[in-house]
Amino acid sequence: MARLQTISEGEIQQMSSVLQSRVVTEVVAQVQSMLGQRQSATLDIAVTGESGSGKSTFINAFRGIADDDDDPRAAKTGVTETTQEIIAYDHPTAPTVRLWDLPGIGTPTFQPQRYLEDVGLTKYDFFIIVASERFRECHVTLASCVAQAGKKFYFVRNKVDNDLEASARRRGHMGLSEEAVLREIRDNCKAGLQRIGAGQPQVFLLSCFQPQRFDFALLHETLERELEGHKRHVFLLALPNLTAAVLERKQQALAGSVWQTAMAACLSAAMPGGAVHSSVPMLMSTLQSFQRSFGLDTNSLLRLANMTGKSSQELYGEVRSTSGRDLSRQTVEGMLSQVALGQQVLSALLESRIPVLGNIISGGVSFMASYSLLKSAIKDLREDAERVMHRALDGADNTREDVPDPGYFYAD
Ligand SMILES: Nc1nc2c(ncn2[C@@H]2O[C@H](COP(=O)(O)OP(=O)(O)OP(=O)(O)O)[C@@H](O)[C@H]2O)c(=O)[nH]1
Ligand SMILES: [Mg+2]
Repeated sequence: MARLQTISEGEIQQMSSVLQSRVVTEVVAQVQSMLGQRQSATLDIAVTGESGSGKSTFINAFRGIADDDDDPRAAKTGVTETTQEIIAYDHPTAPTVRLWDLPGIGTPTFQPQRYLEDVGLTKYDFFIIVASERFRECHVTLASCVAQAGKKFYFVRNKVDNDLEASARRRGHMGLSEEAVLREIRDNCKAGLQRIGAGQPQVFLLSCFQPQRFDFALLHETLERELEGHKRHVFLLALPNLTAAVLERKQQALAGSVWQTAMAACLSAAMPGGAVHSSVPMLMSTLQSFQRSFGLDTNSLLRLANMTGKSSQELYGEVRSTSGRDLSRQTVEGMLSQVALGQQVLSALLESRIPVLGNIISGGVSFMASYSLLKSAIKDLREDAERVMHRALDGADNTREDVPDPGYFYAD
């Protein structure tokens, strides 16, 4: 008959370290996979329309890149036909978001079905059809084929700055107001698209030369609202910072995955062989990705300066937070120990609710310290981004009296 045996202290310690490293490894894998799914979601946006309508200019404006021959990442634009093959442009700060510059439509032999097959219809999440000047039959036939294939399309009527200028020249002080000119263009496009019978057509009036005016922000807002899950997340983070409302939503989106990053960071310190400060590189790379999402990294600031004609020094002057200005290993360690001091009570509270958290990270950087560091960095970076946005758009042509205020500029 088997007799009850005692288990030695050494055995208990051995078992506990095996179990602990198992749990830690599994939790780390699970949390990292949750984070990875979010970050690696792809979004493929097809940009099509007549040659010369401004497809490539739209792509540059969306990516916050000036139409600059010197910038190798800019889509080539010009008065002669420039885009004859399909080119994918990565977003500069969100490389899983790609804008596809498709060849022009509307040649006399244009066959929408064939065109969509050739460009690989199924690989895109949605279509943006860019038109300028007249609404034409090729827009209807293309939009109709896209809708029939079960894909969404958004109709962009570009170059409205030209229409307003031409109309002003025609009318002098008489005739249609700018508001009426814009309404007429919108109604004309909507009436054309209504013939497809695919519900209420969505028409956006833009000038790619003035993304802060007209319907650019509304287009972004609509696309974001109609996307789902992780695609919505990557799209939001790729948006140019044109309104305070966008910054607010970016802040919320980033804050939503802070607990996962904080947990992954402090668990990596608790992994076998992990040192207390091995969470620092992960926190740093997360803070760098926050900077990019808010357009505060050096390259984004340079691009914004280039787009707006401001100096990058002037824009950088508006970045005041430690996470925005001075991100180094030492500062992250400093910030961590600062928040750690104030977080001991909260940590104890949290660990009493989730005991395993206390067990597996004892000795590592506190979860609450990492969590608080990231949360307050997001808030600080959003404030920096808001100041940069105001400075960048300061003096931009958005206040002309006779242009209807789109209402979402500086929304709150
Ligand atoms: N006024 C005005 N001009 C614009 C606007 N957007 C683009 N353009 C100009 O229109 C011309 C054609 O723009 P692109 O972006 O090259 O047009 P595209 O549709 O890519 O043309 P292809 O590549 O030839 O199919 C360029 O000279 C642009 O500078 C706009 O919003 N307003
Ligand atoms: Mg082009």
